[in-house]
Amino acid sequence: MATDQQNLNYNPNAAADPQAGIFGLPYSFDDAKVIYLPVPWEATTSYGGGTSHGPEAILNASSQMDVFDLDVKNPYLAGLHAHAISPEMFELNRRSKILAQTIIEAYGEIDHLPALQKNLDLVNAASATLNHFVRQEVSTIFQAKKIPGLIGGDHSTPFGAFQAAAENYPEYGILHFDAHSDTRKAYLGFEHSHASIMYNAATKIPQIKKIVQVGIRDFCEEEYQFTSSQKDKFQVYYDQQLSAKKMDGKSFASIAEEIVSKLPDHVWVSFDIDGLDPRYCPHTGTPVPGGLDYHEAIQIVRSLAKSGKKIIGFDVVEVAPTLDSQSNPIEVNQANDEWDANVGMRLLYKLSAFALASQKICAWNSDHNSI
Ligand SMILES: [Mn+2]
Repeated sequence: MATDQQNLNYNPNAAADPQAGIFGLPYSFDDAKVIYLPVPWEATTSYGGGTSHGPEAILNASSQMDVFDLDVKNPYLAGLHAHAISPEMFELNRRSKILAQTIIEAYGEIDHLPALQKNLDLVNAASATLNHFVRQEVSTIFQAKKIPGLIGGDHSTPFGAFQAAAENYPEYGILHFDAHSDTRKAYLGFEHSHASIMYNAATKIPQIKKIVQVGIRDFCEEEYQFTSSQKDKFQVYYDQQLSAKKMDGKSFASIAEEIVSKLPDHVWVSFDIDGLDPRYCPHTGTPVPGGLDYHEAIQIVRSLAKSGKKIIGFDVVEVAPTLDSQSNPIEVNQANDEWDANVGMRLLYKLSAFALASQKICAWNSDHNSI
């Protein structure tokens, strides 16, 4: 592994080389300790759209960031590398989204329309293909003793990564940032949609022992009952309750420590950008008022990394570049502003830094301890 920036002909104080990789860095798969898997997928997105372009937007925006970090000492020296976006998965997403739209538009009539049942079967088969792809890619990253970071895509995309994590860790937990519970069973008949990711994680992957949800503020009664009835598996920090604790004067640092205390020793961080206040992600598919401040979310992950628990991998999902509403819903306006992607790539970098520190691959920046 490269440990000396001189060897890489890389100057962290200079502007990024446009030909460089993610964050303007020069690392290959072999040189890097963190490997990002872009997953351009939003096949079953029912509202809004554009998250299949999230990986591209995040990769493009990432060269604008300075890699120096106040928390972790030179995390980029561990090597950060992003896989290329798979054209096959991008095309499968495009075709599947067209099929899924016919089902979303005809919701309620599905039992009477066998043609749509066939479309539903095709969409579910496409999701299975995507899950298999992600599982294989993330397994390879784990086998190479590296840390996977998935870049969505909608929130269905990490399921294969959770399966790959289960192959390597017989017991682990998920720290789940989101506005939504994501515990619906087969939303609109889609077995693997963004609305079902934590239902699927809880019911299909027994190695996942605990799911700690933070920022949740949009959920149906069935989801509330589902998570409430499984107190050994789900710990939910509803946004309203977090807000009440803050209004009562509880320090956010102590709230963060309490959240972290509920997690097992090995943790995957699943970060839906809409867990944040919508001012950080105005173009996400389903924005909801309220939500975490950027630094509150960072504090929770910082607290996790400092707790002695290990961040085994992470995802950042539901980042949507600006859409041109006049065009095809899966086409992005090339003249978009990149605000959502800017926030997403900075989150991705902080998650990478904290994962590296939690695994003792990088040291904490003791000269600049921020808390
Ligand atoms: Mn979600």
